[in-house]
Amino acid sequence: MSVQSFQEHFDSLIDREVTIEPKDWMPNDYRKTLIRQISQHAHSEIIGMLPEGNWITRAPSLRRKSVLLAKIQDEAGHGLYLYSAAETLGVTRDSLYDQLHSGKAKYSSIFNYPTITWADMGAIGWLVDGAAIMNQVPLCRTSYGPYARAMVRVCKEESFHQRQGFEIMLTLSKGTDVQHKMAQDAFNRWWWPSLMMFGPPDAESPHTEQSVRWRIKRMTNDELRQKFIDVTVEQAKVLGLEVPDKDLKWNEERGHYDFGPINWDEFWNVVKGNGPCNKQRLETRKKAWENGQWVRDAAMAHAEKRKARKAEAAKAA
Ligand code: FAQ
Repeated sequence: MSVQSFQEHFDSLIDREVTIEPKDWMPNDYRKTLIRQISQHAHSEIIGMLPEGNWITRAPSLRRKSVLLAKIQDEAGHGLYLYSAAETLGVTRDSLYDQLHSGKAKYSSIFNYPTITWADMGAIGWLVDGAAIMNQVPLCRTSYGPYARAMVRVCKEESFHQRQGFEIMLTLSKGTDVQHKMAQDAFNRWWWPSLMMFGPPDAESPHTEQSVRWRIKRMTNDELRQKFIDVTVEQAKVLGLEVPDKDLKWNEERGHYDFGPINWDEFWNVVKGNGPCNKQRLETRKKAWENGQWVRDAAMAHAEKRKARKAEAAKAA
């Protein structure tokens, strides 16, 4: 087959909504875009463990502690599915880790904000996992098979995460005055950064148009952000919390909420590494990686020993 007919075959698979699999021919830029997005997503999952990890030892009850621990472990698992999906595109996991640890790779801006009260655990589950689900449900139909299949499982777990966050917020909001204030304060601090998670406006998003054409992205940044706002504003009413946006207003004509301006300078500043916790997150991650070296060495030595023993037994038989 000529390159042109490979390209035609690829285009027809995309048009017919047939998933592209690792051994299929794909254009170089399609492969590059997937490696970029999937690896950034994987990095986000594991860096995303850190803000919540900050509260494991201080959770207010044994139940809250075990739920939080399980949730954070789930995020590690999501990272692993995603790194595996990226590896099917021909990159090594070590090279992806190198990019993260050297500060070259991006991960979601949201994880560079501090978690200063217990209510932040509720706000992260409710808003951050809520935004993640909104973005990831359409990705269950993304055109690359291994990514789509990873997303199915991730979304099931994320919906449990979202509910546990909502439940924390509900308990605090309906609790004492101080608890209610804590919930509102966390909402005030996490609302705008959560809206930024969806990425820059479509008009300033260099990748959206092509990614939508390739059906990697099934919806644009602005479409997903609007959907998230419409759903979450209603949830805030149930919680008895006030959305921290004085411009928020239902627009009958559009059938959506209008909302105030997002501070895109703040977003780009965080993406460039100057958010409140960028340095701390990367340092913590690198330290965990270095401290885990002996575990990786021991696992490799054990695997070598087993292999040698098996080879010896085969020789003796
Ligand atoms: N933060 O042209 P676009 C989670 C970058 S998982 C940092 O719009 P694209 C689970 C973008 O990479 C959260 N950088 O790009 C959890 C690009 O830079 P590049 C992560 C951002 O790819 C919960 C440039 O700006 N989810 O939360 C951000 O078409 C709780 C131009 O942007 C995913 O990764 C940002 N927010 O659209 C874990 C989902 N937004 O590469 C623990 C999969 C944009 O040219 C606790 N990813 N940038 O240097 C996607 O859907 C897309 O990649 C977007 C960005 C929508 C994030």
